[in-house]
Formats: sequence, C-alpha cells, structure tokens
Amino acid sequence: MSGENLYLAFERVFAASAGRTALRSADGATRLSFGDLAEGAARYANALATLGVEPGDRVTVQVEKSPASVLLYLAVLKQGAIYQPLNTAYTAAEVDYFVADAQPKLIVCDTSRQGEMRALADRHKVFAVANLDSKGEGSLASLAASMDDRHETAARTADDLAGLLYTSGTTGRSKGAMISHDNLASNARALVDLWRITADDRLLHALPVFHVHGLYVALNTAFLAGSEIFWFPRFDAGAMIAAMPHATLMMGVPTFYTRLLGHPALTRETAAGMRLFISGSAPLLAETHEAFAARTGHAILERYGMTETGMITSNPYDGPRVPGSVGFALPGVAVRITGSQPGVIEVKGRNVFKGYWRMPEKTREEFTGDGYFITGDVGTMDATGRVSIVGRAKDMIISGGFNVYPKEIEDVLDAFPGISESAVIGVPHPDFGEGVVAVVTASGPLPPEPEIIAAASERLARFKGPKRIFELPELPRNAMGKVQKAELRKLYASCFGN
Ligand code: MLC
Ligand code: AMP
Repeated sequence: MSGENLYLAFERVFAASAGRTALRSADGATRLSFGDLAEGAARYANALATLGVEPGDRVTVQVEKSPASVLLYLAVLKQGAIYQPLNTAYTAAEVDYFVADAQPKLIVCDTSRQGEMRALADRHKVFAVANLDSKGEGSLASLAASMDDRHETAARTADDLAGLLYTSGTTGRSKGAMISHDNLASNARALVDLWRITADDRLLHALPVFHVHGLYVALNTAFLAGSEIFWFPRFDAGAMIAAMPHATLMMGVPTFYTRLLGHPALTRETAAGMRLFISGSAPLLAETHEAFAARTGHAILERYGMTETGMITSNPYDGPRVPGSVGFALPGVAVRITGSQPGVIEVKGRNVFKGYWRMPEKTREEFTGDGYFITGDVGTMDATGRVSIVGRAKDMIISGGFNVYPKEIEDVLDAFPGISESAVIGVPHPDFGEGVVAVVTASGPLPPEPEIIAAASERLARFKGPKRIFELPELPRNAMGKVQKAELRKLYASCFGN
C-alpha cells in the first residue's frame, strides 16, 4: 500500500523534472531544482529518523518560512510521520497546549526560541528538539547535511495521517484536524485540473506555510504539477509586483489584493504575463474584485475552503468568476445547504478530514447523520449549484486570513484587573478585512487602552489581540441574556475609518 503516500506522487514529478528549477527565492539567494528537493527531502527524512521519528509520530514545527522548511515538510511526508505546523506568532503558552495535545516525538523550532521550547519539551516528555532559523540554518539543517541523500519513502495507506492542523473552537479547546494522505492527494489533484496548473506555471508564494492555503493548496499543487515556485519569506506588495512579470500564478488572501491595489506599481503591464490570480481564506469584497479587474484586466478567481475539508468550492476557470460568490463544488465534493436558504453549508467527499485528534465526541457533533461535515459557514446555493457565503454560524473573526476566536480573547480579557466582562467582535477593517475589537465593562478603574492591548498580546499571538478596546456601562443582551454581538458590530462598524 506504499502507493498511497502523497510523497510518492511528488517523487515521480521530482524524478522526471530533476534538472528544472523547483523553487527560487525572490532575492535570488536560493535556487533548488526538483532533484535538489528530492535529495533534500531524503536527507531531512534521514535526520528525522536519527532523531527517533517513526511513521505515525507527530512532528511539531514552528519555524519561519525558508526553503529548508519546505524540505522539512516533504521529509515528514516521506518519512510517514504527521506534520503539525504552528503559526510562528503563537506564544509559548499557546504552543504548550498544542504540544500537550499532539504529543509529538520531535519539536522543530526557531533557533531564537530554543530555550522556551526545550523547557516545554521536558514538561511534555517530547523526545527531541531541533532548530531551524529563517535562513534555513540550525541544528536540523546541520544534521540533514551530514545524512545520506537516499531514504525509502514510508508505506502509508490512503487514510493514514499526513497532517495535524489545529483549528480553535468557538467554545473550549482547540482541536487538531486529522488530515490524511488521500485528503491531500485528492484535493490537490482536483485543483491542478480545475485551475489548469502545469509545469509551465511559476507561482508567487508569499503565504505562510503553517496553514492550509500556503502549505497544502499552494505547495501540493505546485509539486504535483511540477510548477516553479517564487519564494517570498512574507508578503510584500512591492516585491510581489516586481516579480510579477516573471510569474504566471498567484495565490493570496484578500489582504494581499487590497495591498497590491494600494501600490502604484500594480498596472495592466506588470500583470500582463500572469495567467491566474486566486483568492481565498476570507471573503473577497466585490469592490476589490472589481478594482483589481479595472486595474489589471484580471478577474480574481475566488475559492472557498477550510482546514477540515481542504478546498470545497471554486469559481470556474473558463466561466464567469462572479464577485461575491465562491463558485461551485469541486469535482468529487458534495456541497449542500441545510434547511431554508441561507443556511449552513455542509460538505462530503474524499477531501473531508478524518476527525478531530482524540476527540471522538467533538467529531460526532460536527458531522450529520449521513456523513456531511457541518462547516459553520452560512451560504446560499442557486439552481446551478453556485455558492455564495453570506455569514457564519460560528463566532469567528477572520483577520487578514487568520482566524480569531472571540471566546479565547474574552477569556484573557475577563481575567484582566478592572474588566468585569468583555465581548470580542470583528468589524470592517480596510487592511485585514475584519479587525478585532473588544467591548468591555469595567469593575474598577481601567488602565489606558494601549496597556490592555499590550497585556493581551503577552498571552496571545499578536494577530489575535484587539486593535481597539471600547468601554460600555453594560453589554447589550437579548431576552435570553445572550450578548448581542450584532448590535455591537453595528455600533463600532466604522471604528477603523471605513
Ligand atoms: C499581522 N498582524 C495582524 C495580522 N498579521 N493583525 C491582524 N491580522 C493579521 N492577519 C499584526 C502584526 O502582528 C503587527 O502587529 C501588525 O499587525 C502589522 O503587521 P504587518 O507587518 O502589517 O503584517 P504582515 O506581516 O504584513 O502580515 C499581514 C498579512 C499576514 C496579511 C500578510 O497576516 C498573512 O500572511 N496572512 C495570511 C494568512 C493565511 O495564510 N491564511 C490562510 C489560512 S488557511 P504589531 O502589534 O506587532 O505591530 C484557510 C483555509 C482556506 O483559511 O480556505 O484557505
Ligand atoms: P480555517 O479554519 O483557517 O481553515 O478557515 C476556514 C474558514 O475560512 C471557513 O470556514 C470560512 O469561514 C473562511 N473562508 C475560506 N475561504 C473563504 C472565502 N472565499 N470566502 C469567505 N470565507 C472563506
């Protein structure tokens, strides 16, 4: 059954294209051929084995984006282990939870965070810690460099896990979504076909590689198709536009597109060689879609997905890419709306994950009796099957493509001296789409707003922290005593100047 390891599909492409460029850093410092990817993945896989990692073990990875981090991702697949990527913004307190829950064999962290990660590893009896910095150097890179460049790809079945990606819950604890080799392979193949990705494509890659979008959608499709990747350590509008004449394809969150539009160098000429711009992870405003088309002549193709499901729907490649709509179910994916429209979007197919890590009860709650996963997104579907997302049944904010769960922020704020209770909401933000705002009631004198914001960011990743704090004498509640967040969202709708 070794044929089911996703890495084998990559390996065939790497072997057939060994001499061609696979990944080129935008600053020109690194150029890896597909042959280099295959060799590097083997060296890193041997390094993982030396560190005690066996098939089925979790490998927790919290490192900056570097070409070496791609080799590590490939190596974990090849070795048959389970990749658990973490946002680099997570604080040690946040990482502690993920490590306690996932029980990895190995933690790979940034060199600058070695001390805190070793302490955490001791606490949770993690076998090994290795490091990798933003230049791709560190103990893991050194070990890999000393290893053999051959490693037999581990046998995996279709349902064996390739990834464990944590999504926070609207209530309670974060859940690890168990993602199998077949989930990834089937979804990436569908996207390669749908978006016509080929070996002639050159992908602008500026997304982080710890979430589904930058990791699975972008990398897996590029590896399957044998496309070249233009590698950016982070998003920078000027650098992306400068590279655009050499590229054909871009994937981004809506903030990428609003920032590109804010840059005068984005013109029809700079984008003339581009074949396709794709947006997802958060709603793309119709006005962004229209402004981008007017400036560049390109209709952004919007698609919709989720950590638990991979990609679910996409606008068509040839047909109209309708602003405000996320298009049609991908081939092999069944999508439906429950009850009357708009209603909650449900999805079934090979793309849907295997459940939440060690949470059978939670898993059951999120599926219908007939096996559909309940997304928590609210949408409509027309007679042709075209889906539009109109809201969320889950209390979640998407800021710059990162999910923020109000409950988690409220728990931190409620423990703050002087705050009696809090309600965290998302309101329109010109850069991040939604901006995090906290509305609090005071039980005593409140410190100045910047102090509360700074205190919150000691415990929470900075992107989760409220950008504004407002005080009210009391929070609006309905007859059931539930805080009326919709009222609060109306009240503070223009606090970011929209
Ligand atoms: C950074 N900051 C954010 C933020 N990103 N705050 C809110 N929301 C965000 N997304 C904070 C920084 O900590 C900093 O705070 C301040 O904002 C300014 O930072 P910046 O330099 O302007 O930010 P930048 O590094 O440019 O990052 C912005 C961004 C980035 C939009 C480029 O957030 C990003 O790459 N987002 C992509 C997220 C993504 O990949 N999502 C995919 C999820 S997968 P301070 O206080 O330090 O000054 C998924 C499934 C699917 O959803 O369908 O794809
Ligand atoms: P995550 O859990 O980080 O994978 O985020 C998944 C969520 O992002 C989905 O449940 C949606 O709420 C949202 N999302 C992804 N793509 C889109 C899109 N194109 N439009 C609106 N929301 C989206």
